[in-house]
Amino acid sequence: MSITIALSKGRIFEETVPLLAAAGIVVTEDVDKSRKLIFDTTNPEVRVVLVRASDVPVYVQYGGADLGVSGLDSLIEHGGQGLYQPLDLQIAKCRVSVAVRKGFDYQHAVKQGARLKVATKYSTIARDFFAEKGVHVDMIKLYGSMELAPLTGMADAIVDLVSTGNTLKANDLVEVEPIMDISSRLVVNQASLKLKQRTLRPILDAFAQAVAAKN
Ligand code: PRT
Ligand code: MG
Repeated sequence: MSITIALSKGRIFEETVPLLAAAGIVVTEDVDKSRKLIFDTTNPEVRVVLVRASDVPVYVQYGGADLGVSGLDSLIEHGGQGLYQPLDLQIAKCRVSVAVRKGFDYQHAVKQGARLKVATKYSTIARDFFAEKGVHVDMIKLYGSMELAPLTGMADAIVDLVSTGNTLKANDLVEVEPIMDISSRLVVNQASLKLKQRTLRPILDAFAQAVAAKN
């Protein structure tokens, strides 16, 4: 019974490699040196597909992959339909925060009940956060380089992922309010979990043990 694992290139792939190894799964090719999207592993029953980070939940939901690793940010924006989420892998950690241009008095604007123009790729997270606070926002949907929005005057604030804070600093932006902590989760197709128990269970167990041993 063959299993397909959806991962995204970059930090998620790199931080998932040790977990896969704990389950006896090693990708047999250097993914950074290849243009291929499907990779064999040392387990003949397991292959890895590389997709955009925000597409991982989609592939797993529709059965393009049986399991995947997805940031909580992507998972919330996707909605989580059709996905079983058994495990917080505690990898690719960061936070979602509100940031503004240096000199913009965010707290004052919020207190005054001002209408905020917020640019973000994370519209669900941002919408829920500001609704909860009772702040009126005009949302501007972007797909990347959010830092530019306040610098060009297009938005008052952005909602973006922050890790070291270096990206904000380099663009004269300041983090004014954290929204939530982010880590990556294992996501499993609900039908696969039932139909492919025999192959999936040992992989899920090995992941759980490796995460417990590391944390
Ligand atoms: O680009 P694409 O649309 O395919 O997706 P993506 O940009 O979300 O993919 P990727 O591989 O960059 O990130 C995958 C996942 O890693 C995210 O969904 C998060 O769950 C997690 N993660 C952890 C991060 C970061 N840390 C992170 N720092 N994702 C992105 N960043 C970016 C952030 O957007 C900002 O541009 O790094 C910059 C901030 O980093 P610092 O260290 O300068 O603060
Ligand atoms: Mg990226």
